[in-house]
Amino acid sequence: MSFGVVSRRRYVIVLVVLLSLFYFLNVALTDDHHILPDVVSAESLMQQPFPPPPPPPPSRLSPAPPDSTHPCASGHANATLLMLARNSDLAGASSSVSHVENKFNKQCNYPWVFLNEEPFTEEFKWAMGNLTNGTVSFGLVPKEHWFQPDWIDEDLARAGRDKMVAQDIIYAGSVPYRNMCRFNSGFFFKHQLLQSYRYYWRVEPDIEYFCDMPYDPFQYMQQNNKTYGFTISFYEWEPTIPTLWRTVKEFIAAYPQYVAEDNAMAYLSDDGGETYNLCHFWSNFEIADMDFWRGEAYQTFFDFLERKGGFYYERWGDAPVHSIAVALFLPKSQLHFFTDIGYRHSPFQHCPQGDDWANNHCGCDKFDTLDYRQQSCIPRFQKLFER
Ligand SMILES: Nc1nc2c(ncn2[C@@H]2O[C@H](COP(=O)(O)OP(=O)(O)O)[C@@H](O)[C@H]2O)c(=O)[nH]1
Ligand SMILES: [Mg+2]
Repeated sequence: MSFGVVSRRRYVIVLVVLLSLFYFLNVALTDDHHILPDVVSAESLMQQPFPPPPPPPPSRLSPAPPDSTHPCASGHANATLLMLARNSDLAGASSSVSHVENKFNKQCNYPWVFLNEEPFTEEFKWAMGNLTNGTVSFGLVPKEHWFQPDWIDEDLARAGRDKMVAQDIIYAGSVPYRNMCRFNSGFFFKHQLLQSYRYYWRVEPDIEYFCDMPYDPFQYMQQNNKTYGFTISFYEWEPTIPTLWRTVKEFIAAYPQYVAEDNAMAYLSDDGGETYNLCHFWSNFEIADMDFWRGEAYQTFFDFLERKGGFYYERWGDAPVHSIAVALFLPKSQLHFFTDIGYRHSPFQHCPQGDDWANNHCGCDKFDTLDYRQQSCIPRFQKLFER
């Protein structure tokens, strides 16, 4: 065998091997069922977005889906925000309105009603209107709803004030403060500007709201058959109401028909109604149904209290008066603790806990909340619902 023949045969063998290799690789890379391309195609599938669904055909029969993040997506309740204020409260009122607007109302545009026993200045009206897209109304409180009535014995009233001053009680010597408490107890819901509304949210100057409000509390009240909503509950100063509970007991004896069967007496009294434990809902925050205040039970109750003169001879506050009424004349199920509303009226605050605090972006210190401190009546309220 010559060198030339061997060399040519090798050349042919190498060529055959190379051609076979090329053929094999070609088949392997194009076959649908081999292993390598499976991995490649899975990766590429992961990276590629699924094709978007085709857009629905435009139709007037298919309305836009409700925006579940919008608290008023499903409509509005018959309700208003309400503030009683003086012209001198301008700065604090502005701050409070912007808190409520930012946390809730800029999405819902509920109206605002401002009340005062003096005409509001143009400056006050302009400032409030500038903070909201809701309508704003400014009302003058009728004189007979505000000032100390003539039948009050002023000598007796002054003696009562002086006694409280000596006890160093807050607002002890103030007649305007007493006017305000009586107005908030028995008259605000009679104001002409409130006649068309059922629910109100009471807002005071210089308060703070800490959390986003992802739902409409007015609609919550209506849909869940709630009449009175609160955030803070604690003890009243006893010297401001020395004869109030005695008066309440007289009322109950005279009008037992108004006391609800499943009431919250256990929140007010630790001995079945004999004595008042001073617990009340702090009324500078209230979301409530004015139909209750306008109803027969409360009207009869308020008239009874009014005749005793305790708003002036003592310093009966609208907080204990409202609280006693809702606790006794309503089933306890109609009272609502808004645990998810972060609220401050100095010096106390309620700061939501857990998911409410996180999900609603609450800007308050979770550990600074009155709920379970010694001054709080929240445990008594919650005990009403324990089995
Ligand atoms: N128009 C008017 N509003 C008042 C008067 N006194 C208090 N208020 C309002 O009544 C509410 C309670 O008064 P405030 O001074 O905050 O009392 P506190 O919260 O018990 O310390 C606030 O909305 C005040 O703006 C008053 O003499 N005239
Ligand atoms: Mg206040």
